[in-house]
Amino acid sequence: MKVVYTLRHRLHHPEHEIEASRFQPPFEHPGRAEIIQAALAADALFDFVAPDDWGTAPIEAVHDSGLIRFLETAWAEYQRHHGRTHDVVPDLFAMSALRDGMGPAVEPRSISARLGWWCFETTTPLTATTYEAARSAVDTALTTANAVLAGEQVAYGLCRPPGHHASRSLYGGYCFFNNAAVVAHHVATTTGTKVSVLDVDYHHGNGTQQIFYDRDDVQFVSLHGDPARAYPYHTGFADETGAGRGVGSTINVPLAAGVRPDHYLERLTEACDAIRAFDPSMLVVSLGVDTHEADPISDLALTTESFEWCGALVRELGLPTVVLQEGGYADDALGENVRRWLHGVAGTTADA
Ligand code: Q9C
Ligand code: ZN
Repeated sequence: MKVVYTLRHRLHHPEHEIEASRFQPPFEHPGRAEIIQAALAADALFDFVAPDDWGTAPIEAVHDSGLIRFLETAWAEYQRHHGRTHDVVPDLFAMSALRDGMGPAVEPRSISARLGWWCFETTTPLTATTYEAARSAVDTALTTANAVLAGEQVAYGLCRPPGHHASRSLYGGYCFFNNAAVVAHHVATTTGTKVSVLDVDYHHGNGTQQIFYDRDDVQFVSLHGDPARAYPYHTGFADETGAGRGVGSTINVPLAAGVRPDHYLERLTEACDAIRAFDPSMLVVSLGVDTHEADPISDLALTTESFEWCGALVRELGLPTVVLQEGGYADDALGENVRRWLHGVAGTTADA
């Protein structure tokens, strides 16, 4: 199996994360990608290739160009106004209710105001070279998709930073550009065929859902912790099923805390049935392994071996499949969890 990977992910390396009201080391750190890389490099199934440079056009197709320009320039502009900081995080969010009854807001000029305009939360700092890392994750995703378009049945993009929380015009949730959405849009529009996105990260893929909510050419199917208790809290409820032409092409499966493999595999089987019914030409998987029992910020209870069964269910769809890395924060289990899932989808055995 081809694995697309580049060390450019290291260019995103925040010092802190404000999470659960504490200032702490980031859960989303460069070591995550290196742990996965090492686990796959030790296994003869996997062949590593470097990503190509795709430029910004495929990103412009799903994101507001203002967001792209902001991410490219914001860190340096912040330094000019605030003096040297390693991480840049908003101190005020542009909540629409601030201007209730006062007419529409326009993008502000000051860097502090613009930070809270384009970013929706506190766990996703910008660093000096975050933009380059985020671009490399998109290049990784598109190069993976291109391998599948060229005939590979399945390929894996070791994307970092992840992408599924980034919506058309907001970044957050450790995500800057929506790698899976860029790929799904690119494939759907360049081939003129339907694409399904299956998002199995613990957290709802709010960004991917938002980007495709009113479209009938890209299906979004997500299994995740119930937003009644789980981040990102405001999206991912079962009654969110799409709008306009897109009615019925969004499917949300919120899960209770503590869900174990038996129950999860039943829900995943139903999700796969919905993908079969949509009849896409290609599948994009947002692969988060933060559903693992040891994950420090999640509360499902999947086991390492169960990830292989999950991958095997997805394999049964028989679709050309682009697997892209999203979350997964149990560093000790991370490499093996991803390796098992990929063996499942490849139909090979993970022994050794
Ligand atoms: N106490 C991804 O897995 N913090 N993003 C959650 C819960 C942010 C997760 C707070 C979690 C973002 C790609
Ligand atoms: Zn996640």
